[in-house]
Amino acid sequence: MALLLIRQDKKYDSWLQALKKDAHFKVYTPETIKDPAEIKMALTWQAPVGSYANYPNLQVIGSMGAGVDHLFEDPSLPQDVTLTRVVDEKLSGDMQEFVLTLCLSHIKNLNSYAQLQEQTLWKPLKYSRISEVSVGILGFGTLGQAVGKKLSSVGFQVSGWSQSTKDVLGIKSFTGDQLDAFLEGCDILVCLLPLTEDTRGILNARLFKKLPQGAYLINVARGGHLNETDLITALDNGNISGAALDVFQTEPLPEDHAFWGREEILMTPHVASVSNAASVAPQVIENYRRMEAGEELLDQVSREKRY
Ligand code: OXD
Repeated sequence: MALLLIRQDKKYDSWLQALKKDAHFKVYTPETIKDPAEIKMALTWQAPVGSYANYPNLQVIGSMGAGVDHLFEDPSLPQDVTLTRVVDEKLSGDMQEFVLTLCLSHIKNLNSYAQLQEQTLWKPLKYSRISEVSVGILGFGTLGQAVGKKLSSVGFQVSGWSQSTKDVLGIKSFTGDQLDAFLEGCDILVCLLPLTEDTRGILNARLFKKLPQGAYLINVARGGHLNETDLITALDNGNISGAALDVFQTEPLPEDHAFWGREEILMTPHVASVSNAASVAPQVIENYRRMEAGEELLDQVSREKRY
């Protein structure tokens, strides 16, 4: 019995290396598999639609990353398999560092200075101190809480919003219908929500208006959360002063996209926190063992909640 790796980008090397080192099962890719009946588990990232159709003994599909929206984009995702995702210290640590860097860069105007340097302009700008700045984490799950704790530990005033209350020392937790109250207190809003039908397009004109005038937006979740046209309007009318975007509706971002021309937007190519095969492999191997032993799997995904 075996595990199948499936990635649209076919970047298999690090995963093959990491899994083959310690796994007691065989590991294939769609290019190397000979007998589809051998496959019991698939580990995937943005698999082409219909990828799971030909594996009669498939029991588990695991996302290679924290996000699982890519799984549900496939209408032929088998109904009777268990779904898992990655919860990993390196993934959380990388996200903590990335968001912290963006918050500091924003309050000390580093993006603006990079633009001014291009224009050979010497122009001191007003900066803020960490202790004066409140950061709201929209999506206060595993990654959101890790980021919140890091920001709080360096002195930012942090709050979090999620469906259920989270008890994190020093961080105010808002839930469900308290979204407006949460937004009112955010100088910086960090989106770390899962992408579901309820959260698609949530970063829109209505939400921006609830933020303090001139708030800063950081989206490190999914491009589908952001109404890109509404962001341009909010930047034009000063509702939002700037944004750091790591994710986009279409990736890579098309060359003619309006965002390229906006100085107030700092863009990175979906690199905030990238799954590390060597770090993730032990939990995949453990889940394979649990599957074979009929035990409960780690980091299961709810089909109902879609995260
Ligand atoms: C993830 C990602 O979900 O890299 O892990 O976006």
